[in-house]
Amino acid sequence: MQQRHSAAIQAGVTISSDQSAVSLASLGWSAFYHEQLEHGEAGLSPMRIGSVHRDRVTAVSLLGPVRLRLSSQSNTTDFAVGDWILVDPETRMLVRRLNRRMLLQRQSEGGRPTQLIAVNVDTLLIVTSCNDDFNPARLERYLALANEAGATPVIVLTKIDQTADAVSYHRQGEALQLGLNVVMVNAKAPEATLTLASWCGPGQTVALVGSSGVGKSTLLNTLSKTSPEDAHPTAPIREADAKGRHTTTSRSLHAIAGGGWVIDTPGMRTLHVSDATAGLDILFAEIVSLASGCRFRDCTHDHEPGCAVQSAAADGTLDPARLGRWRKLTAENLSNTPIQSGPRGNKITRTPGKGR
Ligand SMILES: Nc1nc2c(ncn2[C@@H]2O[C@H](COP(=O)(O)OP(=O)(O)OP(=O)(O)O)[C@@H](O)[C@H]2O)c(=O)[nH]1
Ligand SMILES: [Mg+2]
Ligand SMILES: [Zn+2]
Repeated sequence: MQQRHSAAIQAGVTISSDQSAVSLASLGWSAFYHEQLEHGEAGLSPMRIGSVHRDRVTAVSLLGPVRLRLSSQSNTTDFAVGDWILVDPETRMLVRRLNRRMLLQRQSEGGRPTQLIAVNVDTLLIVTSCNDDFNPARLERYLALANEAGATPVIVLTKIDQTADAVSYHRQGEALQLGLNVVMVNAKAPEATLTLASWCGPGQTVALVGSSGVGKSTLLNTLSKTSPEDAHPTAPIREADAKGRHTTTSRSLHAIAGGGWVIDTPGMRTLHVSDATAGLDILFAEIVSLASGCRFRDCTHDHEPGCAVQSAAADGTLDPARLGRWRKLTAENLSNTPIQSGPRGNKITRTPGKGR
């Protein structure tokens, strides 16, 4: 696949500076990026980062894929899939990255720097299968991530052709967040494109996330209508425990047939929650709302008298398992989030959806 992709990358591109705003909009361009253009940049071509490897970066342009040249000052790690960049069309030199509208990032294990999953994404397709992969606690972590970043989350239940119980998975999915979109697909079937169509219009960008083996690349192949010989690699899961084989190893941006863009990502083993207070409040809105009825404003919903959250758990209005997961994620977020102090020593909490 990689060789084929590279062969398709043009040696040089000449894109006139008058690329129409309409066609750039189909790539996701908007006023937010346009307003960042400065005098003297009219001759540069806006493109999007299509893939990032240790030693090279490619872009998606109106004329197809482009292998970029980086200046000696910049590093491939400065860029993330989905980034908007300005490129010199003569030399293919990457001149400048534009500010991000939003970013999806996660804390890496072992104290390594934060990892950028994807940027400038409208919708996060959180993919899980109707089998042992389905795990409310893990899905809630992805939801907190999407909420915090300001992306619309959609739970995509795959492998509905392999279960007789898809409806029960659907019901469990819907219970994870108020108003959450949950869709069911056979990722191999062309109808999956129709099911996801409302998030895949021209200029829209979706990102596929989830564990290994849930069918992210299978969905990518269906959405992008790749021919079998150009298909992105997929691999069967282990029968015993439904675990995948970590087939996809890097992130990449692809055109969806009929409009929109999709980012495929490698399966994630763990997703820690940090810096996601606002995202957790959206995720657990029913607990936040119950908390306003607690006797103490700083109630921890643990041992306090007059706790409305505890009484809801006791009378069955609130699933005690859900309350347990709220407690765990809130504590994890607190311990992972550095507290910044304002001028008067008051805590500063970020608002969701702000790119950095
Ligand atoms: N029957 C059926 N099989 C599916 C479906 N979705 C995915 N598969 C199969 O599940 C296996 C794993 O699919 P992949 O697309 O490789 O999974 P992935 O999420 O990309 O996995 P990683 O790249 O390892 O993260 C493949 O054998 C697919 O053919 C589905 O909806 N129905
Ligand atoms: Mg894959
Ligand atoms: Zn309480």
